[in-house]
Amino acid sequence: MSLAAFDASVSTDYGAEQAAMSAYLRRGEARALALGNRGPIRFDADGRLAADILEAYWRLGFYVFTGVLGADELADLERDIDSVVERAPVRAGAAVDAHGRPALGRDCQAPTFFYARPLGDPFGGTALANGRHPVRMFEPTPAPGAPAEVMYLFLGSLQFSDACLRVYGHPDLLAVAAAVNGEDFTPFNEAVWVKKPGMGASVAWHQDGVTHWDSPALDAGTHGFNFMAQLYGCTAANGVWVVPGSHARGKLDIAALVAAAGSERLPDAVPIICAPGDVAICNRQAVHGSFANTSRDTRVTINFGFHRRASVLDVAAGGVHNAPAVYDAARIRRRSRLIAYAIDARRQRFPDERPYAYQPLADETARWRWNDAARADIHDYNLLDLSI
Ligand SMILES: O=C(O)CCC(=O)C(=O)O
Repeated sequence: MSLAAFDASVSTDYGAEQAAMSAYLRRGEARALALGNRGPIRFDADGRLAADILEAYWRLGFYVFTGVLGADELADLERDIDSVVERAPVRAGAAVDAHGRPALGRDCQAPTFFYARPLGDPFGGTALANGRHPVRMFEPTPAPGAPAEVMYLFLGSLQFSDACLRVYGHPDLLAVAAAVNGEDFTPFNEAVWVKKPGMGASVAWHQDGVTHWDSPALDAGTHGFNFMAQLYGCTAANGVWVVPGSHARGKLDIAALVAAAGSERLPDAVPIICAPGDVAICNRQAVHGSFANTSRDTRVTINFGFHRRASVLDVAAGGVHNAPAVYDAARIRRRSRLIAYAIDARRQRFPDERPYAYQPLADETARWRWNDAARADIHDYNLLDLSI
């Protein structure tokens, strides 16, 4: 069954919290749409990202770019993501997919496919990911007969999907990355979140950064940002929620925020609302999270993040997405080849578009051609993620 199709046998009941949740979703959506941080990507006469967009991003910690991906690109993404889901390990650690074929990622050393109990919270209140999700979210009861676990996330996604790789090379999005993080911006990591109706797991409230919180040089952009491109759009019920402005307030005590609210429904948070093809930019320092998906809508987010070079160069980090290491210039350069491959993959599919010129690899663009040798070259590429 296609990812977008609704299976009537799943549960769309948020349980004892249903009424409070419905009111919270409605209020949050209205407040989100009144913030004024959404619209097409715009550049000024000198080719710089429009100042009002940057101002809103730095003030609120997120912005929704509307209409970035067209119908062709969305169709490519849907085909690829459907295929990856079909070819994923049938359960955590399995070597075969649901059809008994060798599963994708079975020969990867880096972490790839992640599984959770339907409507569960795999991170909240655990020590996983450096313990950065302190409070468990409410876990609605899945329908009788639901599988014990569902795949909700895969990492290293650019090696599994050319369509995701081409989104990664989108010229306007890369220009936004340069405007926010500087022309010498670097990769972080890439992921695809798959939240099926009546199944999709929650992601407990958290702030993403783990390294620089105590640095005297910490500012609102130190831990970079994620782009969140939406295949089917996202709603208050199935999307990511953000506490506006929290990215600029340092490390916050999330357990205290939840205790003060009396529930996981943080009163200041708002949902990121997107149509298919919209791409949100979300500051990694912002308090954010998502609820179990008891809506009737599938959410597929193509996630990819970027850093300032100064935040990763010669920094000792890792342990969440990749093994602990010092990120020297050679590693950053090698990891950055994904940007160069992505630009070339996009040029081949959309020849009328003006490709982005990535400054750190400008002297060797001819070297990075997207072909079979490149495909082999990026196997397990996310071992070199630049997680901070
Ligand atoms: O997509 C989600 O539900 C969670 C995303 C998230 O927490 C992240 O990208 O850091």
